[in-house]
Amino acid sequence: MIKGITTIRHAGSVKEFRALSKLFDALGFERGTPWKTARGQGAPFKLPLGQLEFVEGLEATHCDIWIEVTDLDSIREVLTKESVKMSADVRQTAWDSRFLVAEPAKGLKVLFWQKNRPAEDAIEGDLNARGMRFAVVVSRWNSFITERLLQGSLDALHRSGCPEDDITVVRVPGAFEIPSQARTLAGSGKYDAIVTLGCLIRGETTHYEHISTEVTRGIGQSAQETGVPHTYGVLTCENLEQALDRAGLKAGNKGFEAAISAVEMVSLQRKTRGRTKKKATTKKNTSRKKKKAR
Ligand code: DLZ
Repeated sequence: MIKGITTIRHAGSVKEFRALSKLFDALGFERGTPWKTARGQGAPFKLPLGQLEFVEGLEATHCDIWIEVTDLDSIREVLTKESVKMSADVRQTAWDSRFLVAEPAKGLKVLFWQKNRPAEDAIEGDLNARGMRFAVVVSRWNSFITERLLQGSLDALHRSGCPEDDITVVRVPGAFEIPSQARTLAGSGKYDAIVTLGCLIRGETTHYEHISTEVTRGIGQSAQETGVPHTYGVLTCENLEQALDRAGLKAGNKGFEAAISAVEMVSLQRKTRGRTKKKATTKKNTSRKKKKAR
């Protein structure tokens, strides 16, 4: 099973190695486990999402690393602050995005790009989990599957920048027990989001329909009652093969997806709550001014 792809860039000197590490720290990348021996050292950086792309023909820009970002202007600010050379300043692509090319070390070209926003400028959550706290409720029933979902969730949270201390894992006997525990955790005020993980398999569960309906309803109800985002990583499958596919084999890892969605929802909630407050304040100020004028 593929676990990840590492692109190695040899730094020309210790000075360059330090400068690159410092820059990627400043850009907000999560550090992996560093290593150092008598022969050299390594500073791994993790990505929240990664992909490998082969390109033929049209694409004329050749860079070593391509990094998609949510805010290109902030990246430009960091690069300017860190005095990093930009071999191409912000410009449009032919594919509805903007990009810039930085050259933090001689011969190392890093391209940052951002998709152009749709006309209505929709509000979206980011995938940076720093400063967020999560509870992951995972059921033990079908633990062969749910443990894989849990690993997927933890992986997603770590890659999004959430430290170990800000994640609490709670185990419950079966999927049926997930909602009540999720409700308790959400009501405690200690967590920004709750990730729920479980696995119901129809072939092995006579009252499959009843449990799955109740679990889904209960998790939704807990989210609505508390206002704390809950994400749904409970598999409802026909057989073990389907469950395995959704726990890391053919159809991704639903635990990973549930955790990434939780990060996005916390970020989104912070943004939309901020907007509501701003609007409310403006209204208040206006009515106060009106009162004074009278
Ligand atoms: C009882 C039961 C059955 C038959 N099947 C499953 C299942 O496929 N997945 C799961 O998470 N839990 C199952 N359970 C256990 C119930 O969720 C619950 O834990 C028990 O009924 C005790 O309340």
